[in-house]
Amino acid sequence: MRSVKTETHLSDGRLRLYRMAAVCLGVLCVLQVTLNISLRLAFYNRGNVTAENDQLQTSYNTLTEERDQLQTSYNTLTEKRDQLQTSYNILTKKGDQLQTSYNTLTKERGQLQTSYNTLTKERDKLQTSYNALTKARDQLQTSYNTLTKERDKQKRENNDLMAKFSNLKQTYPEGWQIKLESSWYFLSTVKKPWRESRQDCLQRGADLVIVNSDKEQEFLFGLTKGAWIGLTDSVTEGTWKWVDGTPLTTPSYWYTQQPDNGGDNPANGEEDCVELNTETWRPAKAWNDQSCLHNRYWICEKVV
Ligand SMILES: [Ca+2]
Ligand SMILES: [Ca+2]
Ligand SMILES: [Ca+2]
Repeated sequence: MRSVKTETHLSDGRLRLYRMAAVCLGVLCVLQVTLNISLRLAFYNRGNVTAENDQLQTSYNTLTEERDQLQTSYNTLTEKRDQLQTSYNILTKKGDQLQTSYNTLTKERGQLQTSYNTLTKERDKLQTSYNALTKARDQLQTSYNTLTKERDKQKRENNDLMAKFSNLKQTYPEGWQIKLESSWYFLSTVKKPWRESRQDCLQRGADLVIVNSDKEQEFLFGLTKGAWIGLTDSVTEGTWKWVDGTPLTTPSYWYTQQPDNGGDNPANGEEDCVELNTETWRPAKAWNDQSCLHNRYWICEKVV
């Protein structure tokens, strides 16, 4: 009996031990499972973190590289900016110099414009003067040509008269060798004062010549002798009368500024008698009032 009881008692203890072992084993299993799960989770998380870290590292590296590239670009751009700034400063300086030159040139251009305007005005004045002088010269040339023609004509007429005179010399009586239209003329070969000259003409049945026309004046002038003519203001100063008593009317042939009655020069004395002065070359201006006491050739005229 007792052995049975002891054997029973040992069986309960073993059972209890078995149970505890089973329980422990179960707990251990649970723990093992839990541990495995935890570890797996841990490893899993750790793997994820590592991958993220790798990605981050890669991104970091990429960003670092890009940053370096940007830094390089930034440095390059900064350098170029500085170069551009330098160029800009140089260009600005040159621009200022050009502006100064432009201002100077503008000022000089204004001065040149003023000078040009002044010279243009002076040129126009000179042109006007030149035109006036040219016109005056042309007028003088025309006058000269006209006078030359008159002189040549007069020379021809004188030559014709001298030719006639030469032909007539042998035709008419001694002393009265020249004839024009209805008058004969006597030319003295000596010089005497006016009154003695007239006396000679009176003794020849004639008188000092009276000039009645341009033709007669030109004829007498062509005789080429300065001589007394029959004109005087000895009766009334300034009132000219011919020797036949007729007053002097046109035509008259006074030389320039004559008669002047001596020109207020006492050395000349009164000038009351008229000489035909052939020193002038124009018959229209051949008379001069002269002192009657001077000796001159004379011309007598006899109207037939
Ligand atoms: Ca006459
Ligand atoms: Ca007089
Ligand atoms: Ca005079």
